[in-house]
Amino acid sequence: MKKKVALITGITGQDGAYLANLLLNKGYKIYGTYRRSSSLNLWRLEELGILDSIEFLSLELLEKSNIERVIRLIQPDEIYNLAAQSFVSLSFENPIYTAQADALGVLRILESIRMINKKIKFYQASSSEMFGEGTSKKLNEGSRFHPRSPYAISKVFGHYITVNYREAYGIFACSGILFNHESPLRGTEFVTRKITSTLVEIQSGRKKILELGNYYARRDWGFAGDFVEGIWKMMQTDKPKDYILATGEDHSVKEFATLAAKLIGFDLIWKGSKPNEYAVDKSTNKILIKKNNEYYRPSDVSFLKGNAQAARKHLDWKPKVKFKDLVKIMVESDKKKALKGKILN
Ligand code: NAP
Ligand code: G4F
Repeated sequence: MKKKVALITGITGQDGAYLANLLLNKGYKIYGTYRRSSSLNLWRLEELGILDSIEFLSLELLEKSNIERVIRLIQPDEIYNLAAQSFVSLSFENPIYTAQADALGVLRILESIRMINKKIKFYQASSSEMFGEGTSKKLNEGSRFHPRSPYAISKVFGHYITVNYREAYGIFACSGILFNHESPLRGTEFVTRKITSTLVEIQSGRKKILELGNYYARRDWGFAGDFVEGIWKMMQTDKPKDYILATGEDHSVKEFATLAAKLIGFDLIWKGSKPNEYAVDKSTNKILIKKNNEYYRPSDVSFLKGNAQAARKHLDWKPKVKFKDLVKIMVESDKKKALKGKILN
């Protein structure tokens, strides 16, 4: 039987690496895209040991001709659009670039599919950030969007243009509305990996303190390896539909940091009062974690928790890794890297 061909944009990112690994195990031929202008960021694919199994093509979300050329050349069965400027904080500094990549970039790909071959299936990486500020209830596919950053607003455009190309042109186009998912392959600019990598660096004497922004923010954190399974399942259904992927549990940044510190061997005591609490290492009495206003956002999302019942029912998907195990996996991985002398962030 002919191998299925998948094009993964953003293969050098966290989800791209896990998805490539999954699809290779399922017998796909994988083309992955990288940005020619950046220094090549292949460490995740190297860590998974799959670098040599992927064919690389350069693709920039801002260049329509570039996108079209890639799709024409390989004629994929499935396109997974994971590429994006994905860091919410940066989207406040570079809002126009973020909109060009995360909003119009999606349209450039969809328009190329419409022109080249409407049978190509398309997955869009939508985000729980689209819900923004609102409710403390579990969010589902029908919940209202109230995006709070240029990133989230760009993702809302990407989401609805995907729905529109499905409805208007009959393209198999679907969006996964994914809640935060993390792993040892997470970039160190995101709070979970910033916490695990910095605390491990402190333990090995290379750093002294972990400075964070709003540590009262609560997120529904899952494991990226589980979430890419859900992404693939969405693309194997008979009828395209948008699904939430989430664990249904929420925890604060402070809880994440406290657990990570404990697993690394620190005995933390939180002192002071909200919002100026700081954490002291009981054995040395030194401050280990403190607030730095620099890491606050002009507008943040304080709470996100998802209801993935639809994915459970229709895709038979549910996350396997629980919060405590996720923190452990990330801490253990950073400890191992530090022991090998690797620089973590
Ligand atoms: P990531 O690690 O930041 O990876 C992003 C990827 O996009 C990288 O390969 C990056 O290339 C590429 N990229 C960035 N700008 C580009 C551009 N202008 N043209 C072409 N490629 C570009 O993100 P991730 O965590 O894997 O997330 C994957 C997708 O899911 C993103 O769209 C993100 O917004 C979305 N999402 C993520 C989460 C989450 O919790 N992880 C939740 C919901 C949605 P370089 O390696 O060159 O930087
Ligand atoms: O780890 P974060 O930067 O992730 P955020 O903003 O939730 O976005 C991630 O998840 C989204 C899905 O919901 C994706 F769409 C997006 O691409 C990305 O993967 O921040 C999480 C929370 C925020 O409330 C932030 O204000 O942690 C808070 N935080 C507190 N101190 C911090 C810090 N975030 C970062 N990055 N660094 C800090 O020092």
